[in-house]
Amino acid sequence: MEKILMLGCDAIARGAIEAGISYASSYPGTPATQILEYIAKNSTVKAEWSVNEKVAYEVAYGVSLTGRRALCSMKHVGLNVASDPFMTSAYLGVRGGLVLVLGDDPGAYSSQNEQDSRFYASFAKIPCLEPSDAQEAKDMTKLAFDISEELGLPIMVRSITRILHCFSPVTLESIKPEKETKLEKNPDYLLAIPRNVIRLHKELNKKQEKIKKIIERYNFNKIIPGKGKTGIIACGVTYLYAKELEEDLPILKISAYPVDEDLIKDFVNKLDNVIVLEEGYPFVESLVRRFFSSVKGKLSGDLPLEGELCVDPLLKLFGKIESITPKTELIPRPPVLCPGCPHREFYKALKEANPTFVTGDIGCYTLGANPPVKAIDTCLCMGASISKASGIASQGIQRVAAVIGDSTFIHTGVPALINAAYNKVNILVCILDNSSVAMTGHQPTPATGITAKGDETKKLDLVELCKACGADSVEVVDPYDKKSTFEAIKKGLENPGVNVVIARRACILLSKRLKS
Ligand SMILES: Cc1ncc(C[n+]2csc(CCOP(=O)(O)OP(=O)(O)O)c2C)c(N)n1
Repeated sequence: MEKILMLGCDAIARGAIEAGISYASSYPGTPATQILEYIAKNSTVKAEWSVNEKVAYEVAYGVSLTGRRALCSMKHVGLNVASDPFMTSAYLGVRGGLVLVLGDDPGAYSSQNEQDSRFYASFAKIPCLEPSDAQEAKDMTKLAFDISEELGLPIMVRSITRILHCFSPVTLESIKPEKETKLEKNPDYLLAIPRNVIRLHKELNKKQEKIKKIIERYNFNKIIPGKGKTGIIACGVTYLYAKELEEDLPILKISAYPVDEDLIKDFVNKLDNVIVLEEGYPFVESLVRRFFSSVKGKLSGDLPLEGELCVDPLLKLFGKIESITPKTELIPRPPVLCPGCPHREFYKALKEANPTFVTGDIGCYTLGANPPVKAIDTCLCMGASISKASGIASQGIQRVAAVIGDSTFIHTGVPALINAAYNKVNILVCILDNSSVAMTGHQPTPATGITAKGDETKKLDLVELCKACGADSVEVVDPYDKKSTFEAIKKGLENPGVNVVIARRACILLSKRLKS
């Protein structure tokens, strides 16, 4: 059994490989991108980039129907996109183990919000495991497949940037064989239609007692005795913070949800005060407060409700420092578009064409909102640029432009383009096609004709796709050719209907890499 240093993402991937998965899917998103990349590069498992998180989850669910094990990974906001199949899959249940890994991003280092995935697990009434280091990340992911099959439920593994992007020692184990396929028809359990729903919901509710017993059996949540009348409830990575801060205090280590209320009562009954440490929203703290009042945490104002748990507020809470030293004001250095980035060239032409309002989307091109470019007026979530522009244009506002990347367009922009054409709005849609998902590390897209494993595949034709969606005009330009780009944008803003300009040039980093 080899012991090596592993990134949290890689450890999760390795846990799934050791569990004998037959399939892994994902849509790129920091901090969870590396999970699929590891599986694609380091195993023979079928590993696929999906067009979006909803599709990723549904394909993984399909694999589970065959009796085989599947892993689906995504960043936290990805579950907003996949929430429809996710919620109902808990009613239908799974056959082969299905594990959904969420990469939460407290501090929003590379995200549009700080939402806490534990609420989704609780909402769907499924168990959620939360590791505190890379070893636990591997072990819990592996175990999650057994639990998934025992309960017949998808299992969530929630992790965060600090674990997924940090190295810690992991002991490797052998890889289990794949399961045989066994696809069965069972309409009572495979059809989420009204006549089945109440019964399926009842069965899901009945499983809650079993979930509790399994969490107890594996001792995921345990009391570590200590000295004194103040105790710490530490969730996930914060267990390490607690050990480092105060080795002697009693700790209730939380690694699985739902947390048994009796266990919390047992722990707090012998104490005068409790400190709750958790990354994300005050999920456990709210629970503790139901039956114990002397709680310090985020809701008491002792720790910030927003952002990651940082050193100073923790040291102050534990009485190690008297006050928090104000941070030295550093000169803000927002990320900028790379020199030579085709997006940068496109924005020069767009600004010159002087649109009334530019709705943005999420990708490298969002950096065009920052100075000195300042070309984007709004950014909400993936795929929203075309719909937002449609809404604005529907109120009679002219010369509105939407800017969206190639991957984002394929992710959720396509339905919005169909909607715009169907509802006959007048907008310009600019698809910035740099032949990759640049922001998350140059993953391929269906438009590149390359798979996650690096094999050639069918290549999606964006021009034909836009025409099929109902676009009134589609023009392809090279953003390095400023004159023709400007002309196409100008025409697109002036002509009625839905006009698409595809600004096509490979990401500068990608073309450099190909040359070297
Ligand atoms: C729902 C959701 N999934 C994933 C992400 C992570 N993410 C941010 S931008 C982006 C795609 C960027 O690719 P593209 O649209 O091609 O633009 P580029 O970065 O190449 O300019 C992804 C996957 C996210 N922010 N939200």
